[in-house]
Amino acid sequence: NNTQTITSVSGDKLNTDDLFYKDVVKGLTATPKRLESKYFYDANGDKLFQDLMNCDEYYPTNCEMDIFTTQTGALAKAIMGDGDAFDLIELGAGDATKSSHLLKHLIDKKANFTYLPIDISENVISYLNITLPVTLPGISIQGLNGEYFNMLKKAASISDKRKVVMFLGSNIGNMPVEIAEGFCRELRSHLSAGDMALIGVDLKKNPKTVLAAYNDKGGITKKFNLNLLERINRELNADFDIDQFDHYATYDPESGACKSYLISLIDQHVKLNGKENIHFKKDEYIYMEISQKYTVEQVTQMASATGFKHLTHFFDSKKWFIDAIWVAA
Ligand code: AVI
Repeated sequence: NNTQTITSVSGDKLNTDDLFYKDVVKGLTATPKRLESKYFYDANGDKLFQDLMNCDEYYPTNCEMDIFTTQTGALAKAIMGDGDAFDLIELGAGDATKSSHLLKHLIDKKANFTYLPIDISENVISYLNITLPVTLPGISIQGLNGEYFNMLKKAASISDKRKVVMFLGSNIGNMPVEIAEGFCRELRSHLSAGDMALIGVDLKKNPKTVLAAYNDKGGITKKFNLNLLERINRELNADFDIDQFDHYATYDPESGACKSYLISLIDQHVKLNGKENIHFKKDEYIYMEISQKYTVEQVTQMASATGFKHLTHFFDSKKWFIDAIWVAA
């Protein structure tokens, strides 16, 4: 057992058995180097993502907000079915800004439902458990803190009502296509026939529009990516010189893959945990994130390939984004 406990820069004990540490070492010692974008979201990363959602070029949030604010009634009708009681589960609920519009409409319509936000962040869940009953009086809410599929299992053990699972924001795009398919298949395995999924997907569009969203002029996406190196410095006792890395984004209109990289500007060594010594050649890259874009047809194919039947699509006014409703077949 090689587990070590040393003190990180922040003063917290660093356990080398920690999954974050292991994933970072694995990614930075691989060829080519990579980091997992799920680690972007520490407190600073959450704030930078908020800034990103407010910047001019980053369109996906506004598009999905357009759907949730202008087609709330139709969305609610589609998921309410015959009016039977149901559980409305949201994977990665965050601050539930978009879903709140739908929740409010469902409450106004006296729909018989419980909202079960699932999030890996304990802060998010306690925030929602406390604030939503105030902002949305009458809501029945049970927040679940943990990994998506573990919490879906828990949700099923708590209630056997019909389930509607929301996965918004094109979070599915942060997985390569094959992994996204595996994710949908696993989601299906936690559902019963007739249950539903409401999935937000960013669509292929003018490549310049996509690229600009991941390469904003104000440099927020760059900061968002560099923040992961800062997080590694803080939490894993590393010495990345942030100024010696630049951000690079690409979009391939054929495959729909938008990818982000950090590029080492010089030949340099980075120490991690006082022990791993990672060498970067000048111009070497770290692969940071994929934000996959789909065609409408690909989304429908994804439904049928993973055990769902496509029910309906909601488009924003520009047709840049869809919220797809699938029924478990
Ligand atoms: C959270 N996710 C859907 C965002 C996206 O568009 O891929 C994360 C993001 N990365 C850079 N900008 C935004």
